[in-house]
Amino acid sequence: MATRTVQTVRAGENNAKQRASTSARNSAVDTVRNPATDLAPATPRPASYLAEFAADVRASLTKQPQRELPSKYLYDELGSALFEAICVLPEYGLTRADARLLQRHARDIVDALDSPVQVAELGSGSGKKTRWILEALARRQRTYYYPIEISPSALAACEKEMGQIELVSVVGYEKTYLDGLRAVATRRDTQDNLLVLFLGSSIGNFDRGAGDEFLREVRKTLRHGDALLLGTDLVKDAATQILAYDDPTGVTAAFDLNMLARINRELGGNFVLSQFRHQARWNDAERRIEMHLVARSLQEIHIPRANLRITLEPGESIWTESSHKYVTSEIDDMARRTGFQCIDQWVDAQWPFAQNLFLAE
Ligand code: AVI
Repeated sequence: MATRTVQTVRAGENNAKQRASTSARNSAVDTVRNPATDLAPATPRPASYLAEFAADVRASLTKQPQRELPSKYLYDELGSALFEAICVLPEYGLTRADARLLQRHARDIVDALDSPVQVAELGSGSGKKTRWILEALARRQRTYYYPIEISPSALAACEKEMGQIELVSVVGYEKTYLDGLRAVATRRDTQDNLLVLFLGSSIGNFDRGAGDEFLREVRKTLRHGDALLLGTDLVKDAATQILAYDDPTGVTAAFDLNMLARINRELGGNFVLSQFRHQARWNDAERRIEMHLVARSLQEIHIPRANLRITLEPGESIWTESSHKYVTSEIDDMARRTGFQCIDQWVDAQWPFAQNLFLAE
């Protein structure tokens, strides 16, 4: 009978402190509360996290000529739930294309690698799509799966789900991508090859230069013979792309606006959400969708815990996310520039999206 293992490696002691300190943190903040906006986050945040959030918000909102907010802050509990909803929107074909390719080509992907193979996934989310790869591998060997995820709820769901697969042992890492990957790389045996999954075109949320830098860092943690499966959303017509990021149901708008609500909740900000409009723009020169929040009227913004006051003019926008799109011909070059070789590529027939198998040179 096959055994199953599920464990979690947390980011360290901080998490225990993080949970224990909620009430202390809440009582240490402002005495005037607005119940509509000053809700505690479902997952308590440690003080170091809040200081970093405040510093990031301050630096990015004061950027000129274009104010920004870092897209990583879109993903609190509510933001992650809204992103899950985005993934099933009829207009957002990306996730289904990603999953279709994995389902169809899991065998080809694992057959390209020598056993034994362990699997690490950067930003696993609930890990649903990864099942195909794990099942294909488990047909030939006991498989270790290391989901790396900063959202504890997504990690728990992933561990529960993937821990059900026979001959698959799951060890979750509640860490950032590179910290998690370094931890996985140091724990594996010398004969094990590593397959790193970076799915869903998350690479597209990096600027192109930063994306290359990130892939180089990934490569540094790997050995010759290891592999990276990289999902990339491909350029398609502008109307389709804009609709995918500005759906008529308003789910993506809610996902975007939640960033302002989060600043209100966690940093005491006074953003009035109804005074902002979500906008998706296609930037043809950079081949990317940009999400913006546009002020409908003059806004005097005060964010006490970031020690920040700014004025937004009517029509002025805050740039919240970039989602770069690719053409298949540029992927080989991307692999070479970052220390890999692209040995295979599969493209979805319904929604232009590619899975690219990179081998560490
Ligand atoms: C996570 N990432 C790949 C998504 C994307 O398509 O860029 C995030 C997203 N933003 C709006 N919709 C989806």
